[in-house]
Amino acid sequence: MAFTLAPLPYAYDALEPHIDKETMHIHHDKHHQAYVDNLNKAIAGTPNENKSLDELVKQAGTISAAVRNNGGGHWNHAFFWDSLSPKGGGKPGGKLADAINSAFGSLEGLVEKFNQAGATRFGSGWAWLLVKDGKLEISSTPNQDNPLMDVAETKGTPVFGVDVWEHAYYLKYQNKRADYLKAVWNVVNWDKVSERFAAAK
Ligand code: MN3
Repeated sequence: MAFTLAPLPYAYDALEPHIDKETMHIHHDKHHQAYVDNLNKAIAGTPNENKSLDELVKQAGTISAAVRNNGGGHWNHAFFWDSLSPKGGGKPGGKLADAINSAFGSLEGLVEKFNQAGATRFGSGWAWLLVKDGKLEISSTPNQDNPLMDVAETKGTPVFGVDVWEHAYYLKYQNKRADYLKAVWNVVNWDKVSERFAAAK
């Protein structure tokens, strides 16, 4: 069965001024659509046609580069849109807040370490907050890889991720990736991150 692109869960301009409308349009309608289309082309007529996206991603090391890159691209972007919200930002609560404090000392400690991971990822990739052995960790991956992949350096269940490809921020932030990373925390969907954290534990 072919994969399809879901609409954004909010309006294109809903994350302004932190992420601009034009970037959201191009990022979702062009980039994400292209990953979906190219994934469908790469699996057509192969046994991978009958696998779920999670199954494909977890087998990244044994599938073709086209399926790994475009399958990862589809998984990561769908996850990213849900990770953000126009009603986001602020501070997390409950068990997630406790886990953040125990892993990073404070929310500020998490943000600093996460932004460092995103800023130092050379070229294109992603920064991740993930659950590994019941605890929160931070990692980054190249290209469209993610922590679910068998090839990931740090494997675990992602609960939050930020796209640090230039197409995610260049129109508004140009070369200032660090400014984009700072701004993203104003629209992080903590409710969704908490829900994922509870499911991953
Ligand atoms: Mn992207």
